[in-house]
Amino acid sequence: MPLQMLWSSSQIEGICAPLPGGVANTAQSKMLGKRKRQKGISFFSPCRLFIYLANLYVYLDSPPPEGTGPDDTRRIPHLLKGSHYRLKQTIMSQFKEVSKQSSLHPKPAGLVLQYGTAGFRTNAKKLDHLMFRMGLLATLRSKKTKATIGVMVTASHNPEEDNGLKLVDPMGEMVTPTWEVYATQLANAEQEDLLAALQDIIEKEAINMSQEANVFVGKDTRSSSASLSQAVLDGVSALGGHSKDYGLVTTPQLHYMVCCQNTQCKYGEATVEGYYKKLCQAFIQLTKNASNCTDDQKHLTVDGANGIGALKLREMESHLKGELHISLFNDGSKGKLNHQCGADFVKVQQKPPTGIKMNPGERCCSFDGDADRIVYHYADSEGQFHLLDGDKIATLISIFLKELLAQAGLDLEIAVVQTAYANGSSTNYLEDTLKVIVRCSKTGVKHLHHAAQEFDIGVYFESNGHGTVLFSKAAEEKIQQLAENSTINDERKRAALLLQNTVNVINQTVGDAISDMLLIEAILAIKGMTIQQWDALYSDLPNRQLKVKVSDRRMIDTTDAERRAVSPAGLQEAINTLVKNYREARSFVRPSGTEDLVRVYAEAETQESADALAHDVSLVVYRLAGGVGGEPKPLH
Ligand code: 16G
Ligand code: MG
Repeated sequence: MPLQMLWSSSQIEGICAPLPGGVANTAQSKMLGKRKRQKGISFFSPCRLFIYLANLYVYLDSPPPEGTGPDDTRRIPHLLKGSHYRLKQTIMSQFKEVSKQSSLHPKPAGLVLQYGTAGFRTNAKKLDHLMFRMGLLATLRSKKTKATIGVMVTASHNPEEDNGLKLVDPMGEMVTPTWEVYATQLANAEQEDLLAALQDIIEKEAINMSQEANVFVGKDTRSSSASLSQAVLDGVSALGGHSKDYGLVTTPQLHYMVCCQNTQCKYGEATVEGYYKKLCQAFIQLTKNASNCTDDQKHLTVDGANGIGALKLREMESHLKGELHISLFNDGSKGKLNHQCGADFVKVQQKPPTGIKMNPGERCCSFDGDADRIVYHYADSEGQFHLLDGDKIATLISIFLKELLAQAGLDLEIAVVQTAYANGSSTNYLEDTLKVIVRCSKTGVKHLHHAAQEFDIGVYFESNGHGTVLFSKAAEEKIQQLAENSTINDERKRAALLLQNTVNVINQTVGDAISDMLLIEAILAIKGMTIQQWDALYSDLPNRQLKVKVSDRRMIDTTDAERRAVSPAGLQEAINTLVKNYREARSFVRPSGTEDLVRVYAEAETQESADALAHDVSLVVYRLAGGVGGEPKPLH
């Protein structure tokens, strides 16, 4: 410790805090004795101070007291070498609490978990220790960023028995990658190494442990979520952090609260009520421009996946003031969460959810289990099912925004960010017909979000229905100024106001089923467009997704936003050769970020070709990347 740092009186005060037993206690009691006799700091001659520090360092550098087991808090000071003494005292008392509390949330020995594409996810029974530890980590992250951090307890579209956790950074975005690594390290530290793992993060990030910490916690409707979110709260309080428990909220609502809090409510009021008010007011303003909208057109059937989205939609309904009539199915009153319903089921199975009554041609949408994904669908008069996925949603929103920008006379660059899974027809439509910039990013919301931030207006959607629109600060300001300008003509004014309300209806922190739904409903109403007309913008190329089990999926490495494999050797060349056998074909493989397997995607002119190509590519993966189990079988 640099000596000059020790000369301020406050730091010398700090040195006098009580020490645990042993060598340093002697030094301390001597000092305290002197202090009683004569107040002030004059007694701390450099010489005495030096002796004190020498004793202190001897104590801290000595091995942990004999006979102390891994959980013995007398070991704690030995983890804290290098920190300032007063800080050590603060950390020590916090660490004692952590040590005590963590024994109530023990880690099953040998269990290994990974912070994946969207946080942790596994069977809920394995997660108690993880939740406690993520409460600790969120507290550290809050101290580091000097801002409120969010923790959402959910396993999204996974089955009811699973649970999981997502960490939310100050602006409502996904936690930064370095901290994903810390999350994994802390999750996997064996019980006796927990304090050392914490200390490691504190040192690496130079965290000021006396900084205040605030953590917002939310949970979905799973039966395991109540006790697991309590474990998160325990973790926060063990490290002396403050927490606010939002209870049952959708994932995007929690992201929203965090952003509101850290922008001093500039983004909105950090309450569920505030969220409904902001979104619904913007929706009502938007739909004022759809005066010819009939009651039939105002009707929407929603599949709530038996999850939190259904609950929250019910809560929000009165704020819509009759401008949208929702028939809610799979509201959790009888069905099982995500079971044969919800956005993931509909997208993967390409069929309607069960538990829902749909008339031909009627507009319907499905949320996923934590309401951060949405897809639309309908059955035509022949009973044929039609899916309008994230690509179609991005297209509709881009058309709307592009038209408004032109009407408003605003020169703002608009781009659409997709992933390799985006249907080739959507990319062609966006680039060739709509003439907007299209970017391809790696799978996972954090990657798309990041890419979309580079534009004035970034529309990002994964095909699976996860996405939103980001407006740069400059773009928002330009829109705002124009909306307030009293000298412009009516057309420009109308367009500027529509853009302004679009900014307000969209949850820019993360993809949000409720907010996306309101924007889509408003666009369809304003444009007087039916779901069939929207669907007819372009026809999806037939496609197929398959999974291949391999011994180690890390053998597959990709580049070019996951569109090309660079290892194992020969894999990409083999894929290229196979693709040439089919018309309008494309295929890629990537290791899953959420399951222990490799995903194969193929699209082609016909469904038979897409199926055959996907199978051919699966075989190549199986052979070149160490497939396990039997060889993949053809689909037909
Ligand atoms: C996660 C991602 C989702 C992505 C999916 C890919 C978030 C919030 N969710 O669910 O965006 O599409 O993982 O899964 O980022 P995969 O890597 O198993 O294909
Ligand atoms: Mg989800």
